[in-house]
Amino acid sequence: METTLVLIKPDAVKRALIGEIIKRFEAKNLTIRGMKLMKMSGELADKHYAEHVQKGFYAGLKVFMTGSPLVALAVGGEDAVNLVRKMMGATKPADSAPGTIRGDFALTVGENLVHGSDSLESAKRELALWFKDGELV
Ligand code: IDP
Ligand code: MG
Repeated sequence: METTLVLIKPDAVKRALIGEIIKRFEAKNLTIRGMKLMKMSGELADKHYAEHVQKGFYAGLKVFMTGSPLVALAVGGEDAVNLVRKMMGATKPADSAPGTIRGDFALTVGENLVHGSDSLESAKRELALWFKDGELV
């Protein structure tokens, strides 16, 4: 069984979409193995988004992601990494298909509601940043 990291981003928390997003993963029979509501620190943002820190959009992304609470989820199941990415939809909401979380609820790339690890390797790295040993059930 794979486990992947999902972040219900601050825009989704503000828009009261926590339940809607978790409902979709539960309906798919994925397992919630860990869950925490918290504010992301700047230090954690730099580690989590290490691949993006040099990019032009990163300063805005960091302000957005650290500005108000988000929900971190560890989501488990067969092929969970790819499955969650499919259920999220493409990064740019204009490209994300109807039926996906971004396709149904997001309008702009800057506020695209969810994060999901993009590979098994990323999932392992990111889960270790967000959850301590023993916190996952
Ligand atoms: P992903 O979240 O679908 O994996 P990434 O390319 O890893 O997409 O980008 C991480 C996050 O950075 C995106 O989800 C989005 O919030 C933000 N982002 C990516 N590209 C842009 C952009 O061109 N402008 C503004 N924000 C962006
Ligand atoms: Mg990514």
